[in-house]
Order: sequence, then C-alpha cells, then structure tokens
Amino acid sequence: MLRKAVLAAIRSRQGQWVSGEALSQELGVSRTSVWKIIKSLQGEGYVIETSPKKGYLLSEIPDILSAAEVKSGLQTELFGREHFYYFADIDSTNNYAKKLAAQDYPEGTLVIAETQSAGRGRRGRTWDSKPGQGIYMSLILRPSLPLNELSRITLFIAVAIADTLRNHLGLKPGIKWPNDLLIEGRKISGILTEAVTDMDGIEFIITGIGLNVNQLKEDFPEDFRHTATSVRAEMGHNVSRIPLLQDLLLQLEKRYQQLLSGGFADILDNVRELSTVIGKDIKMDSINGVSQARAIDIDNNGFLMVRDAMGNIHHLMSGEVFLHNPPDEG
Ligand code: BT5
Repeated sequence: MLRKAVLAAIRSRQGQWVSGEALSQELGVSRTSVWKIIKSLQGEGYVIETSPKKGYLLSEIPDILSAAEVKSGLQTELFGREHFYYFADIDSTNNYAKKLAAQDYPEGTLVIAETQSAGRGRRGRTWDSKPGQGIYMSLILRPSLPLNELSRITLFIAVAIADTLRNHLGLKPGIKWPNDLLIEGRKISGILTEAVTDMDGIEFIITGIGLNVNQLKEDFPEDFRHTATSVRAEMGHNVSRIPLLQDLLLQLEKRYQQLLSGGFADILDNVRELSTVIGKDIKMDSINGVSQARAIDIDNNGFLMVRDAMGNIHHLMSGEVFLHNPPDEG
C-alpha cells in the first residue's frame, strides 16, 4: 500500500523534484521508508533521480504492465478494474485465471504477465512469450450463453483486437478463423478460449490473448519465424505497451457489451469483412482428418461454413485451416 502511495505521489509530480521530507509528511511515514520504496521502484525500472538537497525526481516510467501503470488512464468499467493480477513471470495466464475463476472471481478479472514459461496455444501447442515484448493476458468472462455459441467469444475478441490494432496503430489486420490475427499472412496475435461447463451450460470462460508487440523478427523461434510478426516488425519501431493494453481492454469491453446486448450480427459482419479465409480454398484439419474444401461463410454461431468436394456444406465449430498460399519466406 505504501509503495502505491509513494508511486502515486511521485507520479503526480513527474519531472519535478519533491523532497523526502515532503513525501514523508504527506504520507505519514519515515523518510527511510520512503527511501526504501524509491530504491525498489528504481529496481523495477522507474528512472528516479535522487539528490541530497532536492529529494527525488521521477523522469521515466518503465513500459511494464503493472496494475499501477495500466490502471492510471484505463477507461473500462469492468475489465481489469477491480481484479488485476500482474506477474513478472508465470507459467500461463490462462492457468492462473482458471484457478481464480474456480474460486468465484468475477467477470472482468484480468491476469497479465511479462513472460510465460508455459504459454499455451490450442491442442497442446506453445505460445512464445518473450519477456517484456508482448501482451500475454487472460480475462474471466461469465456470460449466460448456450454452449453452441461459444465460438462467438473468440470472434468478438478477434474483432476487438483488430479494432485496437487499426485505431491505435493504423495497422490492417485480417482475421483467420477461428483464433488468429494476421498481417499480410503473418500471425500477430492468437486467442485461446477455454470454457468450464456444468449441467446448466457454461460456468465460466477464460479467454487468453497473446499479442506480439516489440519482438524483432529474429526473436521468434526459427520454426515459425517466417509466419509470425509483431507491431514492431510492421511499424519499424518500438511502441509503448501500456496505452496499447489500455485501449485493448476498452475495445474488448465495448465489443463484449455489444455481444451481450444482442449485437453479434454486427460483430459477425466485421469478422466477414476482415476474414482472410472466406472464399478461399482451404485444407481443413478436423476430427475426420484432413480434407480439401472451400470456405464460404461464417454462420450465426461463429462456425465456419465450408463446401466439400462433393458439394456438401459443413459447419465447423473448430479446427485448423491451412490456406493454400502461406506468406513468402523473408
Ligand atoms: C493460439 O494457439 O494462437 C493461441 C495463443 C494464445 C496465447 C495466450 S498468451 C496469454 C494466454 N495464456 C496462455 O497460456 N495462452 C494465452 P494456436 O492457434 O494453437 O497457435 C499456436 C501456434 O502459433 C504455435 O504452434 C506456433 O506455430 C505459433 N506461435 C507460437 N507463438 C507465437 C507467437 N508469439 N507469434 C506468432 N506465432 C506463434
């Protein structure tokens, strides 16, 4: 609590000197306690100048996604507001969020980490989570939704990420059903939606987002280096993750409200517009094996509609889509 108070006090005077005496009086603690907290903030990356005469001057705030930094300026009503769990290091934010949800943590609870040692993709795959370079987060959602509409969740999330990348950064992402955001065929973000169900349907949903921000191309492992990209790789410079995350949380909340208030049709229109899959010949990998088909639409539940070689239409709830023209090496 004292850390929070010291940080707030120096933040409110960023770029100005404030004496240790003034801080100790304002916060009702000893100068030594203030000094200890300043030391630990410096250790976290806050650039704080110190002078025996003038005291302390905060000159630079690090680009860390801690609650203190993200909440200051966050415009959401629910997402990441009250329950915000930040980790320097964690196995997987989805795992932690699932534990919290099982303990009845409410909708909007956010788990975020600077790095993940076991970041997960779908079907046991891994999500590369380099420290401090991406956004790795999970949200708890508790919508009253029938199980067959679960795919709507991943799609509203995809549209919200696309909104953020477009409005905040001017990038033009496409959505590759069911859970990828691509820029010119390269993956910039992936979504992992997991639901826990009971007799009545969905008990809670954990939706995890991995977004590549400040990675260089060389930072990605070789096996998917040419199919991955990041904001930095696209824009040619680093971007601050804090305002990006604040905007992402806001867009996620707006789209979630739209979904809950019966607006999935509009979300679906956005998905169709941004889809990199509809109209393409694809190889689909489903429980029935790999087969060739033409993607024709996404239905009202968020399922991919495909026409097989025999002309039969299938509605796929999940699966893997391989586009015939992957991006060029480079
Ligand atoms: C996904 O899986 O795309 C879902 C990724 C979700 C990650 C988030 S991070 C926060 C939260 N906590 C977690 O533990 N997970 C979520 P999938 O469609 O299965 O894609 C995985 C594949 O994408 C891998 O097999 C790689 O080929 C590729 N990949 C892995 N890391 C990547 C990265 N950082 N950027 C681009 N591609 C990546």
